[in-house]
Amino acid sequence: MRLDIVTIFPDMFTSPFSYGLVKRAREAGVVTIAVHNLRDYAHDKHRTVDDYPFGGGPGMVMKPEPLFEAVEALRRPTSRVVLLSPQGHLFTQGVARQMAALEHIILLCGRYEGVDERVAQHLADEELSIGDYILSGGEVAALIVVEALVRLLPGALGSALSLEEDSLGGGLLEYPQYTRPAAFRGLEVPQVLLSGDHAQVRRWRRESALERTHRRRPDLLAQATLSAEDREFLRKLEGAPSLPVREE
Ligand code: JBZ
Repeated sequence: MRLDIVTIFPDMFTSPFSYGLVKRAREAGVVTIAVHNLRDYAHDKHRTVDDYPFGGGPGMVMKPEPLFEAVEALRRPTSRVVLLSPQGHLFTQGVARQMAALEHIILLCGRYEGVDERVAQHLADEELSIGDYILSGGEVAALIVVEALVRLLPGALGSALSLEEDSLGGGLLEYPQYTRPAAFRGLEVPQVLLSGDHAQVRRWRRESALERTHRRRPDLLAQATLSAEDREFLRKLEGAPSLPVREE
């Protein structure tokens, strides 16, 4: 996969792409990532990329010309052009899986109070948002998209793991993990994990994952892959009070 990122802050990407899985994937040639300074596509002396909003109001808007010229320089017949924007549809693991099949993605990062609407309408194929919180620009959103995509690419360490997660994890939260020491400042690891009974360990982990998901992210259960036994366990959770009920 090739990723081209267009931004007025290219230095924001240097460090995040130099560690861990993304670094290794780049070194292995699994992904080619290039970061481009939008100002390189502005032609005036001050390399202007923003201007005042028509109709007035606060803040500045990103001009269309540099973004159009950047995309025209970078695009190939198979490119997908993605604008990171609060108006985009939500970036989820499902969207990441679909995007991981693409050959070339151009990510456009907005800044200021927004981007000229003609970019969204006539340049980008798609607008994406990473979630419902206020960001100052698309750069951090682009970093998140890249991290989620790269670990799904064939040959990236982690792609084997995520296939496993798909079948086993099945869209649940993870079970709790522990390592040595078995007792730390009086805090003990659940006994079953020390028992050597692998069937019991498997059961405890599954039930812990189901219970956590039920308590913390019940919205995930609708999409999760659940066995009849899982559903039976959840049905019992539904009835059980989350805290002991004090008798009158
Ligand atoms: C995003 C002006 O540029 C922005 C501002 C906010 C913002 C993005 C780009 S992308 N929020 C999100 O993914 O939610």
